[in-house]
This record gives sequence, C-alpha cells and structure tokens, in this order.
Amino acid sequence: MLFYFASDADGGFAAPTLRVTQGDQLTVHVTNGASEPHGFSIPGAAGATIPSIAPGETLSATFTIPNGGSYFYLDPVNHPVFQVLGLHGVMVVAPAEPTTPAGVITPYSRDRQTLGANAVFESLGTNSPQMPDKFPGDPWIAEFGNPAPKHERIWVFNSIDPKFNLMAELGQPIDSTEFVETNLPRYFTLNGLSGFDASFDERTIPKGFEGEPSLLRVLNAGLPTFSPHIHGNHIFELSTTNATGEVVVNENVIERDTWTMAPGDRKDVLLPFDRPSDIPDAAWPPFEEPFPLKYPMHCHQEISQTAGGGNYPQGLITDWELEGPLSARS
Ligand SMILES: [Cu+2]
Repeated sequence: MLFYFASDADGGFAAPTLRVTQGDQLTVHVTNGASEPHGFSIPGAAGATIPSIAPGETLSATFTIPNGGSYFYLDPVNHPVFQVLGLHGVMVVAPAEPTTPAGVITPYSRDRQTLGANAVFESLGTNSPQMPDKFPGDPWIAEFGNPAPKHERIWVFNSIDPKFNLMAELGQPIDSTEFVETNLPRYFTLNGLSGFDASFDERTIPKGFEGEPSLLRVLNAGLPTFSPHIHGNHIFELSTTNATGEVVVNENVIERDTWTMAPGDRKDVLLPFDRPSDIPDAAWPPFEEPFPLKYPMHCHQEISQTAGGGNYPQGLITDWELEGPLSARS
C-alpha cells in the first residue's frame, strides 16, 4: 500500500483513511519526500513502526492489523512536532468477529467487547433484543470497508500555531519542548476545516433520520485538550485507549453531553439519532420548524471556537443533522 501524508486524495483529510481488517497482514511503504528525516508509526499496532526515513528514501513495515477500532498513523520523529504540523492520518480497523453473543454487530471484536458497550448496541432498533422501546428504528449499521459510510464519521481535531508552521516552511529546526511549552494556537480544525467550512462539510456532518444511529470516531492530533459537546442528543462514550495505544472498550458506558479529548486521545462515541428528549410527544414531529433539524457540536474549551485570536465561531465546530422523524424514513 502506497500513500502520501500530504495528499488531498481523501477529501478534507490531510492523508488517506486506511480501512483494513483485524488479523490481516499489512505492508506499508513510506517515501519521504521532504528534506528532513521523518518516520512512521501506528500507536497500538505492534510492528507498525519505521523510526526514521531519510529524505528521498522509501522504507516498509509489515505488521498484523490489531483489534477493531480507530487508530492514528503518524510521524513519531521529534514528537509531537511533525504529527501536529500535519503528518497524521487515520486507520479504521474492522473487527474480526464483530457480533455480540446475541448476534448484534458492533465496531469491536468479540474478545474485546464489554457488557456495557454491547448493551448499547443491543438496545438500538425497533427489534432490539434488549430494549425495543428505547431507540426505535435501526440497529447501528456497520459499513466496514466502505470509504464513505453513512452511519459513521471520523472527526480529527488539530491546532495550529502559525509561528511554527512558518519555521517548518522555512526549513528551520523546531525544538519539541519549545513547540509544546510556547505553543499558542490561533486556529483549531476539525478534519482540516474550521468554522463555516467544517459546519457544511458533508464528510464531517453526521446525518440521518431518527432511528439511524451513527458512530463517531474522534481523534485528537493537536496539543490542546478539547471538550466536544453535542446538542439535541447525548452520546455514548464507547472506547478509549491504554498507555500502549491499544483500543480499550469501556466497561461502563456513560451517556454524556460533553466528553474529554486529551492530546492523542482516540475515542469512539455513538450518536443515537434519538428523538431529542426535550421535544414533547405531542410536538413530534414538529410542523413549524422544518427538517432537517440542525444541532451544533461545539467545544467547551472556548478558545477553540475562535480563529485568528477572536473570530467566533470560526473554530472547531460542526453540525449534525436530523433529516426527519422515524415515520418519514423511506
Ligand atoms: Cu452548546
């Protein structure tokens, strides 16, 4: 597999999304087209590391694809400088055995599943084996391998301090300690976009009818800790990672309206596409306010909502769209 960190081949992402399956052998060939050494690593994937690649050199790594979940591939050289400056991408791993003992599909392999996460997936849909009245509609529909899944979105967060981007552009060396300790981000991005651009990006906005739950794979490549917050529905926080980068499915799945994304965090959350709970039965579906109902995701770290030192809301923000009620689904 050949890929380029800097290409725009995958839409707004800085690098292509790898969609692979647990247990397969994968060989990546990485060519360094820059004028300084770079490397390659996938935290949580044993053997997926090339410590250093000289300018103009191509090196390879072959590894067994790890457990189902969401991963970063990134440049570990001068960490976290080149990762934050843009040398990162996402690897989505389909689990080898995605079903729960009750036969419901999840993003996680059977031997890593938890009762708590399974209960969420088993409660989705009109024919739910757990709670048929809780989330009427469909179960979560897995689209493993689909490059443009309807029921999944990837959200990569990042931050930019232009002073360091200028140094990189001029070929000046950047000290990683200085980079971290003096970083004053002026731009905050979601999939490389911000503000209005992120709020209207079809690859970024979760969309669906009531009863069409969506998986959000949320990854923080930047330096700040973010606090994404979603209106309209609560999310279920499904997974995190351990110290070695392995995907860990949460035992206790908490329903949240805001969650924490520390630097390097990779967390999957489920957006149930439930009827917003503050709309009374008698007022649903609404007839004065037209569909789609648009709800924001914004970040509760307020600086991240700005650009260029104050332009609001041109930061890390997007919408999700409820296209219609269950009764209007085709
Ligand atoms: Cu809000």
